[in-house]
Amino acid sequence: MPSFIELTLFSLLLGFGASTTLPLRRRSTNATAPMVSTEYGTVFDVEATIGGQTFQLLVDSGSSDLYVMKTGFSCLDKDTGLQLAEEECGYDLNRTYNMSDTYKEIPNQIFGIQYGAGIASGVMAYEDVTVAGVTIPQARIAVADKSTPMGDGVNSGLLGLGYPSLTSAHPSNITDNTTYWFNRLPYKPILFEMYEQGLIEEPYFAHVLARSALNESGPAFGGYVSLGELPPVKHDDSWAVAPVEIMNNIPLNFTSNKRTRSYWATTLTASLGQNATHTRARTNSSSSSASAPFQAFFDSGNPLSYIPARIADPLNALFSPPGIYDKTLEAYVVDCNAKAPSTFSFTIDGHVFTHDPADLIYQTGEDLCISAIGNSDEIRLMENLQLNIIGVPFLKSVVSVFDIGKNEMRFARLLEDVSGGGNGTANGTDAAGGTDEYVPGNDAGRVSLGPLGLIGSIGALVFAFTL
Ligand SMILES: *[C@@H]1O[C@H](CO)[C@@H](O)[C@H](O)[C@H]1NC(C)=O
Ligand SMILES: *[C@@H]1O[C@H](CO)[C@@H](O)[C@H](O)[C@H]1NC(C)=O
Ligand SMILES: *[C@@H]1O[C@H](CO)[C@@H](O)[C@H](O)[C@H]1NC(C)=O
Ligand SMILES: *[C@@H]1O[C@H](CO)[C@@H](O)[C@H](O)[C@H]1NC(C)=O
Ligand SMILES: *[C@@H]1O[C@H](CO)[C@@H](O)[C@H](O)[C@H]1NC(C)=O
Ligand SMILES: *[C@@H]1O[C@H](CO)[C@@H](O)[C@H](O)[C@H]1NC(C)=O
Ligand SMILES: *[C@@H]1O[C@H](CO)[C@@H](O)[C@H](O)[C@H]1NC(C)=O
Ligand SMILES: *[C@@H]1O[C@H](CO)[C@@H](O)[C@H](O)[C@H]1NC(C)=O
Ligand SMILES: *[C@@H]1O[C@H](CO)[C@@H](O)[C@H](O)[C@H]1NC(C)=O
Ligand SMILES: *[C@@H]1O[C@H](CO)[C@@H](O)[C@H](O)[C@H]1NC(C)=O
Ligand SMILES: CC(=O)N[C@H]1CO[C@H](CO)[C@@H](O)[C@@H]1O
Repeated sequence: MPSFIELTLFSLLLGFGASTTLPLRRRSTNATAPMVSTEYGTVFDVEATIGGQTFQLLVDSGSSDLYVMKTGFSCLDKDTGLQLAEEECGYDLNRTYNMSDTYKEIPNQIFGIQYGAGIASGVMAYEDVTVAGVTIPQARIAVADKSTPMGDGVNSGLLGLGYPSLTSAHPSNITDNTTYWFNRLPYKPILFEMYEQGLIEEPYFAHVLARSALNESGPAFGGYVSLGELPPVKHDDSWAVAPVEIMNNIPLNFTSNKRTRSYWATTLTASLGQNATHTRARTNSSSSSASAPFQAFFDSGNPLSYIPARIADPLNALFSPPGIYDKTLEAYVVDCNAKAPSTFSFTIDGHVFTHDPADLIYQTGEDLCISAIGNSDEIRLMENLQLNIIGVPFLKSVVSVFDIGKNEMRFARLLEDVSGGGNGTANGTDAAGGTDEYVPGNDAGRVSLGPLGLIGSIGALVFAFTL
């Protein structure tokens, strides 16, 4: 089995698809890196070098900080705040950050981030960072010395690829860890800095997320993330172009009292397919209601998509046998052998993207499967904020481009499976990762991830289950 490093080199050699225009300061290598998928194909990590040390970081388009866990960090319970064993946090304890010669702490600031799945906090610092072969000297990063369980057994931090308004530096007199969504000192995230410094060719990142078998817990080959170029995978030449919208439903103080772009949001429509109205839908599923547009944001860090009940309910009723909503899990439970509908699509810029049924069932752990499409009406963030999120189940069927120059997203259908088994990379689904010791289903940090981590409660329950 090739090591992860070999895999990276192979894929660098493989890479093609960048545009032919050359910027002033062209890099010498490709800016594409393979990802590792974990947690049954729902979490995607990429290798990064920070201060000369290598880590796996969760690739999260739904947040904007790069954080890495520091050696000796405290793992704290999300609900009680009580100290847990470090292992409980699920991070790779062999790969936690040690201060290097290039580390420089930023004074008078702290790092504090709140995801739905938990909290991480620590300091802000300058460090040399390399992602996908692109090195940015003295980048602004977060070094966390506290976290609630958010690791996947492979990563030891996260790479946020959202807008500056979501960054999580704060004045150092902020001590209340329930206010990390506010009181921000916004800064330019890694990708923005890379573009501004001429380190990447075009002002965007792109990804393809690899599909793995329902029962493949991982680590497995997870696809590619590319900086300023397209990932090496065949795709349709016809791109759907979606403007990045400001989310007016987010409280103004969430984005430092400015109406500005934050998440990768746009407005789209969903369709259940032609026969949708003949189903056992439990709510109003008249096609006119179901097809009304809604605003949602794209989030590689969310294992599920969360869409309005008027679509989620009838859609989950189309599973055979039908999915049943479980209020405790905040998810539709489905039979692991259920037949998922094949006609569920999103329409973006007039392009219809149909979900692969294989992406609609998520095996959360032994003997419990849930629908990958959740119900955003049932979930509230902060006081009364409803958010629609397009997560991993959609992103597996497209090449996605997130453009900070044009403030738009572009999506194209895949014309081939994204597998590491092609030429140059590695065979099949178990080639990446490099952590043979990883025991599937045995990581205490079995939690949902992403900015909101809306299925955090599932993680807890599944863990209890497997005990
Ligand atoms: C890759 O697949 C080929 C053919 O299926 C097999 O012979 C070979 O052993 C595999 N290599 C690895 C590293 O799994
Ligand atoms: C949050 O703050 C409380 C009170 O200071 C503390 O007990 C708890 O451990 C903190 N939790 C985290 C995750 O930092
Ligand atoms: C950490 O590294 C040591 C030494 O290389 C190894 O024995 C151990 O299994 C590793 N642990 C994990 C969790 O990877
Ligand atoms: C940081 O140092 C600890 C020992 O203090 C070691 O276990 C760990 O592997 C080091 N981290 C990295 C990324 O090398
Ligand atoms: C932190 O300091 C700033 C500037 O002095 C002040 O405006 C703010 O109220 C302080 N916040 C807290 C929570 O003490
Ligand atoms: C996964 O499922 C396939 C059939 O769908 C089966 O052949 C394989 O043994 C299963 N693997 C595990 C680890 O359960
Ligand atoms: C943010 O604004 C909301 C109202 O939009 C308010 O309820 C909340 O208390 C504010 N939070 C902070 C920390 O200022
Ligand atoms: C839709 O209904 C038609 C006629 O009832 C049937 O032939 C077709 O298979 C159905 N399509 C789907 C996707 O269920
Ligand atoms: C169902 O949706 C239609 C179209 O939006 C609406 O006219 C009708 O009142 C709704 N019915 C119920 C019971 O909500
Ligand atoms: C890889 O490329 C070589 C030479 O271009 C070709 O012969 C081989 O069939 C390819 N293998 C795969 C798995 O695409
Ligand atoms: C698109 C691109 O830059 N491809 C290059 C990736 O790296 C290899 C090896 O350096 C080059 O041969 C490719 O041209």
